[in-house]
Amino acid sequence: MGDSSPVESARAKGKTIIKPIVFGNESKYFGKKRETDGHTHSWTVYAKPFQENEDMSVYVKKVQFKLHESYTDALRTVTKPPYEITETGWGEFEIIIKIYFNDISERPVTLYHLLKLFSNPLLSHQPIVGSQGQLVSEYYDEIIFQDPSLFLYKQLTCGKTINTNRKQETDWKGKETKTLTSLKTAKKRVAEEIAQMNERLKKQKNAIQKIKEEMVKLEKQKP
Ligand code: SLL
Repeated sequence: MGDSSPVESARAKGKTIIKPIVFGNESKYFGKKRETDGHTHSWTVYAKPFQENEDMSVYVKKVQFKLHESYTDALRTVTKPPYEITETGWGEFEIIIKIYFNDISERPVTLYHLLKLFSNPLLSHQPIVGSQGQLVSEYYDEIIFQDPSLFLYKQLTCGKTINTNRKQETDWKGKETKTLTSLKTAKKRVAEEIAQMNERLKKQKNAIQKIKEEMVKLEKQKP
């Protein structure tokens, strides 16, 4: 920022702060189509800290949710936690979530979330059934701050907490274990494939060597 004072623009050099977050949506089927407007579900889209009781408002200025144009005032702004929007509707669409920080020199972070109302066995990312029977489709992500300003650094590390009654629906630990296992399996398979290729390469090289030797022999036998 050209016009900020040297004190404000001083940076916490060499510091990297990672803030794990969870974003996504929950939805609940009414049980039938609502006569008045054809809506079938209520839903909530959110961005929240992975550490449920972390007070993100210390460093987050606002979170904007850009809904489908069919909603009045499609651009919704939330300036304090919980950063979420609850609505009703009938269709799925992409929601753009933009997180703005108190330090204006920090660029906002943009997340894209496909609002899920229906489960579909063909999906690669399966929504789960939450503790209240609701559909939950959420993702883990990390906001990374590199060399933040001293101002932001203080906010990021202050450790302020808030009371929250929301609990984590996704079994992240289980997900991590599963992912690690499949990574290990994939790594093993790749190592095996490389070993097989090396073996084939060695055989081919030997064959080439033999042909070369044969050729030399034939050359020598020429009158
Ligand atoms: C679809 N491409 O066809 C999507 C559009 C629009 C969702 C989904 C209700 C809006 C309203 C609503 O659910 N819009 O009546 O306020 O599936």
